[in-house]
Amino acid sequence: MEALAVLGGSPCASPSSLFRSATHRTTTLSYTHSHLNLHRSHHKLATFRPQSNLLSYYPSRPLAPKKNRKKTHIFLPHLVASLEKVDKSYIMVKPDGVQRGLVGEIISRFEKKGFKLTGLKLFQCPKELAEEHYKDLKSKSFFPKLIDYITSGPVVCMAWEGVGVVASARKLIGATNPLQAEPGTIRGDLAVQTGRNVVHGSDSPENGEREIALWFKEGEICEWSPAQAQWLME
Ligand code: DAT
Ligand code: MG
Repeated sequence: MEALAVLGGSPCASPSSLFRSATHRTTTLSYTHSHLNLHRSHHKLATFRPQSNLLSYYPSRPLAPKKNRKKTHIFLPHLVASLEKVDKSYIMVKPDGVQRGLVGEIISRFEKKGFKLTGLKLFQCPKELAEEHYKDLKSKSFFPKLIDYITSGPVVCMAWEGVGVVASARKLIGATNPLQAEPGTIRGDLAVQTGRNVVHGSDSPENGEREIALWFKEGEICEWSPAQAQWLME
């Protein structure tokens, strides 16, 4: 009920299904300064627990001696809401990935994960577009080399959609430096050098939207309903 009130502004969130994988427990949060005593339903999202930033620790009694302070989870509903929101990510197989015959392998990783492909094309990127795409890196010493590399041969442009696709795609892709990327990730398995790291993935939902608009023309994005949808999401 509380979650419904907090998330009421989001038309994408379905409150009844929002915490379907959560276990619930009631926690009392006392905040001595403001004399607030809030009874909150506390949701533990098992799936996201390891490095979760969904839940923050706050001392339940801020003025109590340190050793007597109890750790209490404070639920951050705006972050959880984004787990239900359908994001868009621009994924691109870079020229080395195309030349090395890795297109199918890379597409396959996103397909198998369960994301929805809405745009796909082989494309020779003009210099101006590469510069616009990487404009945040303009001041970097490697920028000219980066532009030469991205324009050195065809790339495969993709638009992918799904709940949490931006963050998940970044995990599937792995660290920028392939030697630091975990085995099992695309870069960890298929590349060795930062300047030849085979694939791009948007770093935020906002950039996902921006990059898809940059690389795809109107009419190139296809809205469709995958038959497997009901087997992916409850
Ligand atoms: P990512 O592609 O992981 O989002 P980024 O946005 O920081 O990484 O950089 C974009 C690309 O620029 C990256 O995929 C490869 C290149 N790049 C980044 N840092 C570099 C460096 N130190 N030397 C050479 N190329 C670099
Ligand atoms: Mg980036």
